[in-house]
Amino acid sequence: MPAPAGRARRVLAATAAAAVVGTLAVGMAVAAPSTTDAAPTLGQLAAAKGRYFGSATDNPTLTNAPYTAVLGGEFNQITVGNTQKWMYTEPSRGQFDYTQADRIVDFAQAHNQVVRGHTLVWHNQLPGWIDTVPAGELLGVVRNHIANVAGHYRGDVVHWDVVNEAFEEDGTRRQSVFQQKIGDGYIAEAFKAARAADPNAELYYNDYNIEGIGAKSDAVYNLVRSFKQQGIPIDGVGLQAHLVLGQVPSTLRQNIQRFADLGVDVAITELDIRMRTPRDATKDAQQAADYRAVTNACLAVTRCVGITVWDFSDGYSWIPSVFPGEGAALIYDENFGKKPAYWAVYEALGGTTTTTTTTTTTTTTTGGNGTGCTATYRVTGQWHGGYQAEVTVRNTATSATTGWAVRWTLAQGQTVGSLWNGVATTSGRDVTVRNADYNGRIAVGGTASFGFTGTSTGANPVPTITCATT
Ligand code: 9MR
Repeated sequence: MPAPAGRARRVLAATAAAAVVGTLAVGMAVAAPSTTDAAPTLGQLAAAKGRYFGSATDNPTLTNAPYTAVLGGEFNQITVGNTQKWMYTEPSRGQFDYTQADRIVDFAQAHNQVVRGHTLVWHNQLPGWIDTVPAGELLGVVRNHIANVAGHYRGDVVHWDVVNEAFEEDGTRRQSVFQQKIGDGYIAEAFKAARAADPNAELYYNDYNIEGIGAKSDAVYNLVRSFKQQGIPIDGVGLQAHLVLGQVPSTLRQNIQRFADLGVDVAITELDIRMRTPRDATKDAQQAADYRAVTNACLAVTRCVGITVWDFSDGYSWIPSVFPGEGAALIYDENFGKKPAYWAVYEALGGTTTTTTTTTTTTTTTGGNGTGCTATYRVTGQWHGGYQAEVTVRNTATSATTGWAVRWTLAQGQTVGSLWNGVATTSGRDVTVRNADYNGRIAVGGTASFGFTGTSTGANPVPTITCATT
């Protein structure tokens, strides 16, 4: 079979050399996302600990500017959430299509982020034609798929989730089409094919409900041990970590350690922690504690190389559509505001914050269209030399707003740096923030929020702010 053409090669570490602040245990350089803010990003904090902190992403969101600002700026790793799966990459037998996945890999490379490839062999999101392949041909089809897809991304992917979710909860093999038509050996064959296609990618087995010690993680443990004994290539185990509020397994660290002791790396690959919606302060606090526990468990084991959230914003999570009544599982809210869970990860990774929640509600002014609004300014985080704040605009009038503007005067030594969900102009120390083009309309009684980070050399006082509809 001819070698697949592959993408144009690009050496991440060389282009990002100036920004590299750490090196992973697995040997790849980790670039820190660039930032002009005083506050380090999760990617930068993780890199300083020789790890990555990343997010999954999917193609439809790549056109959403507020989304991509966070995706490109905050993380130093990306997982392709859907479009490297078989139904996208080989929609017809022998016909390969990398259009969509290439966009995500290009985005990651443009932002100095390493890529986890996901996934080569999985029972889900398969093209329909797979079911028609005669049993005697399926292993050849699997090998060809891996040779092409992993060959295409050779040099661009640091980890491959080679086989995904091959076990049932009781530790027996899932009766997938691969299990039924090829038999037990299909997993080893997939790993061998992946090593041949991309000798430098770390090869992972990835699954859910294997975060703690139990029948299912025991089965994965035994698989890895037997691969190591037989010399079948395997480099890592991915613990997906789709967790439930308050239920981080108590054996998580111990489980990571026992895999590490077999001589493989471990990654937290799809972290989210779901709750019954709506959120409230108590649930948010529990979720923050849970995220902190997961981060600490990974940091406690040298071979735990990184953490990936399964997308980062509650507005872009798979949870609500699959678990009705549940959601709010991620570290940013729907409007890209940082949740307590974000700050828990930030602190666990070594970032320093003081969780000030100073609030001031101020003047209502009436705009030209006869409607009014109030604005609430909240300091959501503070660290040496900097701060983050969130301003919420509430429509107090009897008709929807079409636009709004909030104004305040900076204290001596205060600046406004990067700002999201609004457009800022400054004149001396006077700041005006107007709505972005997508959040000018606020329904009666509704709210819109924007956030920003800034520097502060002094006491960082909360300003008096005014709000007007425009
Ligand atoms: O996030 C993915 C979602 O958009 C898809 O509809 C779904 C299809 O099963 O797959 C989701 O991602 C899954 C991942 O590939 C493997 N582990 C479980 C993830 C959540 O279902």
